[in-house]
Amino acid sequence: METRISGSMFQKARKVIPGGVNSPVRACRSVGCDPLFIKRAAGASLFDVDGNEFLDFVGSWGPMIMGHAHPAIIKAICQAAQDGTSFGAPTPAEIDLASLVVEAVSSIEKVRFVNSGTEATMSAVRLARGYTGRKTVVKFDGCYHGHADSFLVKAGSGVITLGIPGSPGVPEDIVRNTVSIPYNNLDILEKTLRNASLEIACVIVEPVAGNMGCVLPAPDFLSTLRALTRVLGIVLIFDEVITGFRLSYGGAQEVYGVSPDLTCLGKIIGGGLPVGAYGGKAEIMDCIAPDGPVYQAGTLSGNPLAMAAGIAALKLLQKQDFYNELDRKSAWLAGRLQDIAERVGLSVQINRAGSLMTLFFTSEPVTDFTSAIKSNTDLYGRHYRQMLSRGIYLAPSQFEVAFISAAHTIDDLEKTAEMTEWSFKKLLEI
Ligand code: HOZ
Repeated sequence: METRISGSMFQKARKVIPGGVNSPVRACRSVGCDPLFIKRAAGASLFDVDGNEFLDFVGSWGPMIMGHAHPAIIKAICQAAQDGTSFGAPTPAEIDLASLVVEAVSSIEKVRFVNSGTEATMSAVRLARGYTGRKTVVKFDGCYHGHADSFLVKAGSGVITLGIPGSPGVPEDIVRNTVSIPYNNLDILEKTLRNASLEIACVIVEPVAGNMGCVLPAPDFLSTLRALTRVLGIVLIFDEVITGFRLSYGGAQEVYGVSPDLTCLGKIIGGGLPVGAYGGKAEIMDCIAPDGPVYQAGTLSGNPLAMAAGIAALKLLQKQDFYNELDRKSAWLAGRLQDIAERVGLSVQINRAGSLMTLFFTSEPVTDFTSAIKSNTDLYGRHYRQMLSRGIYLAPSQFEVAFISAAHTIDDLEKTAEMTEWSFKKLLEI
């Protein structure tokens, strides 16, 4: 595969951008290659600057559930742009997108738009602290809630990928106010939440973890979390930046039947433009300025182009049977990969929730951070490079998910399965 132009762009980028990238996982260090520079994308395909075409399973890390450059979304963005790109004042589209979100997600009575998932989680935690008057945030090892200070303790995504234990620059006081406990461990959960001396304001959780690879909640994990937080007056925050509008139109909370106090959204609700949101019970949301004292603001919040893209995306997702169809396709691919692994004799774990999936190179079930990091990341790196050489673009880290979109056809998935079989056999040759 020719990657000369990407290679020279990466050298140029490294001179003016730290690491040559604007988000660390994209540097592809853990899979042992340099990043490709992308020129354009359409449907399930990505095209790089050297003219290579790839079947894309990153989907911009989640937003592209309809595939790239969907005509209805592009049209909505172009139409909105004709009328101006930012006003710093309320627009009708903000009410439309907010109403769609409130109708879709049953626990959300009011919603505030921001510009990214990180802004959403950071603002939701401030709100929880302001509402409860308490200080401590409880999170789970290997979950990732963006890069705000309180969340980098034992975090997933790029923090695990690069093996960084936390981050310099996060003050000790902040670390002291964040408690990180194992995902799916009910005993530790109960002991921690019942420890009154911690003064816990909120628990934040990915209801299906997507940043240590895909890790599903154990039966009773989310319902126990809900019951305990309710009794103890702790605000329960679901980070649905990945799962929102992905696992179903009502998110993971609809699938698992557990209703949080606050929900963070991002990715899909922006239709590929930068949007985040946090919402929940009116009683809590009304503590935000200007109605209440908890401050949060943003020049580009509710941006008209982003709102138009989000509205168009959500309308497409209302199509009858959309999520069942996506789930069927994803289950088909997971089943094929499982069969192939068994047939060739390679020990892997395939974790899947709807159209989110991770193939872990380990023989033990992956249920939390400790089991996720037992995966053989060297093998993942080789698999990644082999798949890339055959036109399949996977996440450049063992600890991320594959995103399947409506644009992937069964032929695309069959091709992916064939290439996976070839790659697995090659891995076993050495
Ligand atoms: N935090 C993202 C993955 N979970 C990576 C974002 C990016 O590199 O674009």
